[in-house]
Amino acid sequence: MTATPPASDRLQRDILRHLKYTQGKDRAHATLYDWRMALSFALRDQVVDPWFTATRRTYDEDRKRVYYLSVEYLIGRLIEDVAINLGLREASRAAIEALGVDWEALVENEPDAALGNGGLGRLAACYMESMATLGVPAMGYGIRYENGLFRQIFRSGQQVETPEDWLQEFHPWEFDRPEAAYEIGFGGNVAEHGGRTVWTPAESVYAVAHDTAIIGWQGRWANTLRLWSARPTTRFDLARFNAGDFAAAQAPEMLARTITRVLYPDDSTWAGKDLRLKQEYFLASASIQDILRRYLSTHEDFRALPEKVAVQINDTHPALAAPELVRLLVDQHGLAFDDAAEIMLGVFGYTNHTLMPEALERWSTWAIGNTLPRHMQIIERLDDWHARRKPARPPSTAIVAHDEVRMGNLAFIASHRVNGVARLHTELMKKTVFADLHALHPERIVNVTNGVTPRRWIAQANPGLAGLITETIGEGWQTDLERLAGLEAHVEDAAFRDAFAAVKRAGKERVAQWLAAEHGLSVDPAAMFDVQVKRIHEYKRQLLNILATIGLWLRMRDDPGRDWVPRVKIFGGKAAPGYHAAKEIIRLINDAAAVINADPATKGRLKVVFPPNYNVSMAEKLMPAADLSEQISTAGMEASGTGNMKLALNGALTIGTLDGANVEIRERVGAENFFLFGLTAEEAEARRRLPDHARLAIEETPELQRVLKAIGDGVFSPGEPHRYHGLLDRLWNHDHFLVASDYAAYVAAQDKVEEAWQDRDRWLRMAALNTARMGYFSSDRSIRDYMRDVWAVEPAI
Ligand code: B1H
Repeated sequence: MTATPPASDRLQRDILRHLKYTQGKDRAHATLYDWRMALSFALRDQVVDPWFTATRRTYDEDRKRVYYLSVEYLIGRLIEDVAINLGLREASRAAIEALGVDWEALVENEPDAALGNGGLGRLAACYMESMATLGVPAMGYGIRYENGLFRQIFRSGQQVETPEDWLQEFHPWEFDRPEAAYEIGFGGNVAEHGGRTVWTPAESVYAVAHDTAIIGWQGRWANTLRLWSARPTTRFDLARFNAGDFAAAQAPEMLARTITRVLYPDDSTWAGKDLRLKQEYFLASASIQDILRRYLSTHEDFRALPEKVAVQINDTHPALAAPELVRLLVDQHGLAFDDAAEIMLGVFGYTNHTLMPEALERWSTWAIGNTLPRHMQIIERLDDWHARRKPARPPSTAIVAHDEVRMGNLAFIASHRVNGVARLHTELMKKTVFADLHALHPERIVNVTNGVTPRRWIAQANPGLAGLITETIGEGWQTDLERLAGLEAHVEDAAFRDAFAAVKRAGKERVAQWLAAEHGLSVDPAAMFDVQVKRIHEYKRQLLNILATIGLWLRMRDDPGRDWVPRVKIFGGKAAPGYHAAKEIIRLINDAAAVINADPATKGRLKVVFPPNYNVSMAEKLMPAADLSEQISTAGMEASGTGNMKLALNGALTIGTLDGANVEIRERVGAENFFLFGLTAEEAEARRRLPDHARLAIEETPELQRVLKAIGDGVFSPGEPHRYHGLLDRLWNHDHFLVASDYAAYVAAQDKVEEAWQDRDRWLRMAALNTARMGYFSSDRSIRDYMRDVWAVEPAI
């Protein structure tokens, strides 16, 4: 028997202490939830000292801080994340198991903090972790939504949204800060009083802080994620209540409750809802008030603000922070407008995440004028300030035009740096949405290619791979991911390849067990796991994947004697609740799965699975299990993608278009280790101008004709043959995303995939080279790029 390590002894004591004194339970009556709470508190205890130390150092050394503003943080679970960064994962497991509790079950008991939609929110979470690892003094600001992203279930193959309630159970990681509360006003009017402008809001709420410590690798640094929740300024209108108007008496409480009630479930589309505007301003105002209060506690002169404060806005959603800063500097602190604007410019940086016109925020001047009358004035003055500096500016660069406030232009004009999230995306930004602003400010746009944290996406999600890497090249890769290049020398070593294959196999077996246990689906871990996991969106072209899957199924039935490569097609992702076309694609995938999976002719060769409710925790299971990564968006539309990085890092080969970060991934892993297909961004543009492009492509592609006919005949909807006629009509006549035009190229690339798969050793070499060459895509590198090119900050450690 081996001795229990001391770290685990201490943890065990702490767990038992919290079980008794925090949970008020004895061992005999403790539930899994109680044990989870006890462990979480025991781990949290160990985060507090490094957190205090980091905060104190930042103050003492008067360090410049980064403030990251985002309406989304897709954190997922925290137990393993914290344990790993404290070097306590094995000790935690040992302590929990010594107490007779199942470790896996305890980990799975934690709900995901799903305060985001997709890539943009997960990126914010990776960046928070990287900033803590690198020792960048930083604070993340966000909204503490009571209900995060909806829980997805399927009923008759159709997505049904049910509320997500992560806060139903106590959230053990956060510290409430009722003393850190700011008043946030809405509506009302603006008046001049003795040369000063005074905004008197009609209603207001308090923003109250909830802090979570974000601990970096090896506990060397920790930062704060501060999430705001709304509280009523007046609890209750007693006069109205006494007069018998019970509903009106609760009005103040209602406004507060609704503001931080729920995350908008849109991804890459803009809804223009009044409540969303209030949420955005709520985050912006609370954060800027907090930043100024902190700055003023040790400084007096606002002109030095850009030397101490960098504010990064994650897309335009928090962009009202810029006029809010100007408002506070001018109206409350008496600065001249132009001086305030200059300070704003020095402080702000803006990250753009999409070029799609339907995603760009444009609020009507009426909506902003009503909800934020003073900000409307300031936005107009900022427009004028910009026009004075650039007298020859074209109308396209104005912030306010046609009774709308263009938030992209506001964010651009307010920021000294504007960045795209992958090289292609940044170049397209310069040529499209911001072409005219770029011409006026040629130094402003920079590229920072996205990255993902290797602590979560290798160490936590794939401990087998982490172990193999460490065995092969030693420790250190966790914070210097380019060291993975050291694996290349071992790729020709058959023993290494076998070990790499065994890791992948174990990941697949784990997924097979989970699919069987949780979803009643049986899959063969020997088959190729072909994975497309991401939000469901037309531009991401899950439709192309499922059409080609149906095509493959038809071919398999035609030629049952061939030795087909067995495949498991895995889909995962949610559609925005109001996005009809995306929901139809979900239904088609589920309908096709039901028919294909029941077909004895293709049994053991083709399986389609779509486990519901894809989230961060599901991603952690799937990334290590994937053989093939589907990154098949219409070129020019996916700003970057980050799932593409997680999958390649975990040794999946990519089938993909020249889009987003795929371009850079392919450059790094080598064109020979990447299955490229499809139109380029330029070709896609041109193709779309060709009248009847879809019809032409369909006519040239007999297999696609068969697939569309099968769907139209109701093969997958036998009770309702017309079910997909709308979808088919759109494909024939409005195929904006060029599914038909790329179909043949996609199928040809899939043939190459099969060819490579059949040579097991070749596939393994390619997979291992993918892992070895993905080091660039660490979010540590992205953060260093921001530090150098955008924030001008130095790490404190
Ligand atoms: C991305 C969004 C997004 N781009 C609007 N834009 C939203 C837009 O709530 N809304 O209204 C929410 C999210 N999300 C994604 O960002 C890109 O599509 C990915 O390509 C990119 O990898 C990711 C992170 O940069």
